[in-house]
Amino acid sequence: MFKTKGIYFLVGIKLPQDDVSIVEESMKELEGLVKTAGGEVVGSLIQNRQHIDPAYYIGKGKVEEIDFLFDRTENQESALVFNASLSPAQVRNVQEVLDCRVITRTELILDIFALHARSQIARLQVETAQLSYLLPRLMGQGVSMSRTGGGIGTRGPGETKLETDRRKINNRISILKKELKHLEKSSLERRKSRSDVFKVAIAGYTNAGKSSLSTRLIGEELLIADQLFSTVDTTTRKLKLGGVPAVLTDTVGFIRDIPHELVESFKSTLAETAYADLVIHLVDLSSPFFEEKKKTAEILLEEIEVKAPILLIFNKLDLVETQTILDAKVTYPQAVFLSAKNSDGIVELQEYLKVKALDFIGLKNADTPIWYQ
Ligand SMILES: Nc1nc2c(ncn2[C@@H]2O[C@H](COP(=O)(O)OP(=O)(O)OP(=O)(O)O)[C@@H](O)[C@H]2O)c(=O)[nH]1
Ligand SMILES: [Mg+2]
Repeated sequence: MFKTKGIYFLVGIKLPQDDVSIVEESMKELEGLVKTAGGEVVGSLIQNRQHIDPAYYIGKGKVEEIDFLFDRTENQESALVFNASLSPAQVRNVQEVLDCRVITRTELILDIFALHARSQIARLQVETAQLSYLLPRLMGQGVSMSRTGGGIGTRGPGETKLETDRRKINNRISILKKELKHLEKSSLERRKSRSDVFKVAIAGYTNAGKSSLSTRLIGEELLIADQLFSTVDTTTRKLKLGGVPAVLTDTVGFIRDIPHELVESFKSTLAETAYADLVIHLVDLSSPFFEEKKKTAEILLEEIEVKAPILLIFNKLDLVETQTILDAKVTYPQAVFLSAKNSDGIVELQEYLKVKALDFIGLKNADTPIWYQ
């Protein structure tokens, strides 16, 4: 889909109801996504609009302006990246004016997932999501082909080819779903076999430090990187709680406007979180937008129907001013504050998890330590 090397120009819009700082942050995040995918951002633009343009998403004049601003050569891989999911017609129209590839935020995220998926299950899930994204777009192209093709003789073959492509994709999706079902059965059985083990899952916005905290709690190095969606697979390991039977799952993170195709195809992965006995919601307190990211994750946790208690943990304390910590403590008196990097607060968290695990297995009805109440 998206060729990773090359130069990219980012495009976003601000509608009257949008908060300007959140739009800017979302564009920064888009830049982070391009970098994670291996591309270079050479320019970026946000257009203020009253509404989305149905034909071009941004105004046609703006598209022409970008053509002028986006300095690219023919033998260079380049594309325009929209911070949104455009309709097939909008993509086509912009491409016609610019003679340049157009990529949507959704495609970019799907591409990173494909790049980072390691396990068989994650690969199958990503491919399912990519094909589900492609399918309606293929149909969109077909409609236009039959219209622009117009005359006798063009319509039939065009549609036949389209039908063949659609059938092929649908067939592939069914094969993938069957294979996934098979794999999901084994993970369901694994989960059942752990029914008397205390299961903790770490959830949260991408780059919050989930794998860093997991590494601390399980004593095994997981992949940690300052990029978006480093983790796409699921790792479940024993928690180090002095022999108390408990496991921890580190898995894929969340992002604003997450493609619904991904949520759909990653259902079984997200089920690891949904069926945990305790969910840690990790928030990067050093982000100026931590409240908005926290909200995004909360909405997704609700969507995947997490039933377990959720423990809110603020991470990256080492990067945060004391006043911000004090304010957050007032707003969230139940939350835990720590730094996965320098281990501040980790021992206390382990103690807390131990109490919860013992409670769960019914061996001990210990009181919750005072500082968590
Ligand atoms: N300063 C500081 N950096 C941290 C802390 N925790 C994590 N990081 C850094 O934050 C970045 C992301 O950490 P990860 O553990 O990979 O985050 P994640 O939530 O697993 O991210 P994804 O898997 O990409 O969703 C890395 O560069 C970490 O070194 C912390 O407490 N303090
Ligand atoms: Mg991770």
